[in-house]
Order: sequence, then C-alpha cells, then structure tokens
Amino acid sequence: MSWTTIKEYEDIKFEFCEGVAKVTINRPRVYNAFRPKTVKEMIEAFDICRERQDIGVVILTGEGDKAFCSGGDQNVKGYGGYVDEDGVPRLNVLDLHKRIRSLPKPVVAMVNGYAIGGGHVLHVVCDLTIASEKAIFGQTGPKVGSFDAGFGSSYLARHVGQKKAREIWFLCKQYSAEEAEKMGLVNKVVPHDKLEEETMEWCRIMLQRSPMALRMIKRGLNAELDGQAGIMEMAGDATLMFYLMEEAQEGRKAFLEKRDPDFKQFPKFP
Ligand code: 1HA
Repeated sequence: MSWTTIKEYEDIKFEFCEGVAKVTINRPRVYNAFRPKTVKEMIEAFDICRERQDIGVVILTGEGDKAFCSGGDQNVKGYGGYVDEDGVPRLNVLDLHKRIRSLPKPVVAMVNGYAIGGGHVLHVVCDLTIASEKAIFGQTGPKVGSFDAGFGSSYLARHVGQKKAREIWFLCKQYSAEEAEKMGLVNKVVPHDKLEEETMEWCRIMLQRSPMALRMIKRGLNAELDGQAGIMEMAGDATLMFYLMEEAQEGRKAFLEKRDPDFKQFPKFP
C-alpha cells in the first residue's frame, strides 16, 4: 500500500490511499496511550475525513506491533481528567467517540495488538473491527480507578450481550483475538502480517457500495440506540435527500419568485 500523508501531527499519523484515510495513534513508547493532544489531533483528522469527498472509509489503528491503544495516558491523568500542557483536565476522548459514531462513512478499527481500557472502547465504537491474531482485548477501569459507562459499556453490551459486558468490566480480564471473535466483539481475525491487506480489502469492497446507502444504514443502526440524538442525525440525512428532490426546490424557487408554491405536481407515493 502506498500511503501519502494528509497532514502532519505530533501524536498521530494521518494518511490516504485509494479512497481510504488511515488514522494511526503514534505513541508506541506508551503502547499508543492517548493524551488530550492525541485526541484533539484525532478529532481534527476525523473532521477532515468528514469533509473530504475523496475519502469513503476510515481506518483507525496504532503504530507498531504491540498495541492498538492502551487507553488514557496514565502519566498525565490528574484530578478531573487527563491534563496536557494547558493544565486543564479533560476527558475529550468522549468527543472522539461521538465523532466516530456520527461520521457518515464507515470506520474500521484495525487492531494490531493490545486494545485495552479506553483503547478497547475506541475499537468498540468503530463500525467494524479487523484484528490481528496477536491482538488482546479488555477493559481495566475498575482496576485502575476509572470507568466508561457510556458507549464503552452500553454499546459493548450490544456487541457481546449484557452478561459478557458485565464480565468484561467487572473482572478486567484480557481476551485473545479468537475469544473476541467468538463473542461477536470483532468481525474477523487474520494473521498479523495480513492485517492491513485484509482491512484494505474490506475497505475496497465498501468503496464499491453506494455511499448514501452505507450512510443511511449506519444512521439507522445508530438511531435505534442513540435516542433523540440518533434520530436527529438520521432526520438530517432525510432532509439532505429531500433537498435533492424537485419538490424541495419548488418551495425555494416559489419563495424567491414571490409566488405560491405548486406542490400539487409532485406524486403522493403509497
Ligand atoms: O476509562 C477511561 C475513560 C473513561 C471515561 C471517560 C474518558 C476516559 C478516558 C480514558 C480511560 C482509560 O483509558 S482508563 C484505562 C487506562 N489504561 C490502562 O489501564 C491500561 C494500562 N496498561 C496496561 O494495562 C498494560 O500496559 C498493557 C496490558 C496494555 C500491556 O502490558 P505489558 O505487555 O505488560 O506492557 P507494560 O510494560 O505494562 O507497558 C509497556 C509500556 O507502555 C510501559 O512503559 P515502560 O515501563 O516500558 O516505560 C507502560 O508504562 C506503558 N503504558 C502502557 N499503557 C499505558 C502506558 N503508559 C501510560 N498510559 C498507559 N495507558
């Protein structure tokens, strides 16, 4: 694969190839743990992915062969959150979860090693997960003084069921890629050296599918779980599609031409 850099960052790599954007957490020294700056950079990258027409699918992964992401950087965990140079405690990874969830394009977690704690939650919120056979999954919150009772719990339970989700959080055990696949936590496990090749193959297939159809399926699957916020996003896309119809254009034209709109000309489908 021949990746080209979209934008240079300090904590992440952000690259493009064949309609696919790849966001790589690039802090291998701490097993790709994130600090607020890492998350800020990822949020900006995901916003760019949303805007760019030539990006159809996004891959999220970690640098090196040890870890996908080990969660919040424990070196900068302070009172009230994770603290950067600005001295303000933040839990801004929650904003990233919302970005991944509302991005109207598929996001694939390419899990190359440990997906632990907040790093595990990151793969949970992605639409699909392809894992190396070396990948290891688990939550650590109750062991290290934290918990994610948001998507990290409720959406996890949608993947693996309530009993298993409670086991994962209450016991903080680690699970192999094979175990994760069996419990419905990952889509496919592949040999480590085939991870990117297989992930790109899945991306290429999705790039051949209708982007609007993929978008609406993601919205619908989210809306069932996300309450009014999920319905709002799906409704926004319904408005987008309505704006592509003559019926909506007639309303605008009539207003600008200072006449009554003629909506009678449009069909009333059964
Ligand atoms: O729960 C939340 C949130 C909840 C709500 C809202 C926002 C949230 C935001 C974040 C989080 C969290 O992520 S809490 C959970 C934080 N993460 C962890 O508890 C995982 C900590 N790491 C580990 O359990 C292990 O390191 C490991 C299972 C991933 C790997 O173990 P291993 O193979 O024994 O390696 P280890 O020696 O432990 O780690 C390698 C190096 O990486 C170590 O550095 P070194 O001693 O060589 O200098 C280690 O300190 C570093 N490292 C690993 N994980 C982290 C880390 N450094 C900082 N932060 C880490 N998370």
